[in-house]
Amino acid sequence: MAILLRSLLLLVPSLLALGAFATSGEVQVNNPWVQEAPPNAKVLAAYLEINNSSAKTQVITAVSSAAFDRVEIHRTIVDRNMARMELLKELTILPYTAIYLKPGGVHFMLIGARKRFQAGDSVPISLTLKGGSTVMVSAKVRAAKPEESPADHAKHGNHAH
Ligand SMILES: [Cu+2]
Repeated sequence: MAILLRSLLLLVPSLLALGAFATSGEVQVNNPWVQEAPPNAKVLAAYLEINNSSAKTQVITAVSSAAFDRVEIHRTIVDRNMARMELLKELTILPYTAIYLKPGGVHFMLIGARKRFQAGDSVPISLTLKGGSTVMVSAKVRAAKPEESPADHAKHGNHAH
């Protein structure tokens, strides 16, 4: 209960700071987007840039979305020409650096869609930082280009952790 209360209190300033960019003060998210998937797909991939403008290392310990059952942090790795995805427990962003989640690399796996998402829709995503603060992100769904990131989609149907 104490932990919940603390994260709620920390949530207030980050909500107030919501503007053109999602920010916790120390962490800013730019260009969040979700790749459109076939109509019956229950799993989508989200990509974004996360910038740490503080002098201290920031760690994203959890990701969630009100529109999905759960969100995992994944990294696509190619092993002997086979793409597979590895589950990451957290994402570390060194001081004054940015990390880029993009097709073929690290991504957020949105699992268990509660509705159908089409190009133009927005997906709410919430990042929890070590220490309890939260960054709220609104990611735009973009139409998938067939030549883009075959690796990210090839294995979504049958990977398990
Ligand atoms: Cu994945």
